[in-house]
Amino acid sequence: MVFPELRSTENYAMKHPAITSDLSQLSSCFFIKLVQDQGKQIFVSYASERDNDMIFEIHPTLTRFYVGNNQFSFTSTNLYDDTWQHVCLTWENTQGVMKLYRDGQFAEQVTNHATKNFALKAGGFLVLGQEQDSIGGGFESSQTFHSRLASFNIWDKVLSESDIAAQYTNCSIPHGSVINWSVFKNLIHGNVAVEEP
Ligand SMILES: [Ca+2]
Repeated sequence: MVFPELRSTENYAMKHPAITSDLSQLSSCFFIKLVQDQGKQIFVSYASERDNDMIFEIHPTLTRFYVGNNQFSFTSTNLYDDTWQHVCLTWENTQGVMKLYRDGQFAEQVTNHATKNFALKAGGFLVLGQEQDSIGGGFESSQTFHSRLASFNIWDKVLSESDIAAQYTNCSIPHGSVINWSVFKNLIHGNVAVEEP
């Protein structure tokens, strides 16, 4: 899925309602190829109870995710690279730990105790390519995504290191149990384009 370089709040894919049961743990994996040196890019936002329930952000020198408006900053992981990369993250609410995997290998983990016992509420808006400042809207052109994303899925469990390594090595991506990539090609708006592999 190609998000154009001209930043516009018209370019996105949106699913609502996006998650069918509350999540106390999750995994998300995707392939991403970034246009270089374009500052902050937000490629996923989920809003159910609040606008920042879940956000995936790329920064020039770090990668940041939010769960329940609580941030996890991966300061040793810079995803700015103009090749396709396979990225997975896992999060669970018993310890409040998020782990990041890059190209099938564990990269870094961050703990945010504020996410202990937190559950991501079902029924919200999942938006690819825009950051929501209100539930289902409030997009800002400075917060858009303008690169390439593929095989974005979410599961309702923590995938193991071997599950993640197998996804990368076999290039075979199981369907997400919570969010399945195949639905998004029918949910695009604006100038977002779908390229078949
Ligand atoms: Ca927001």
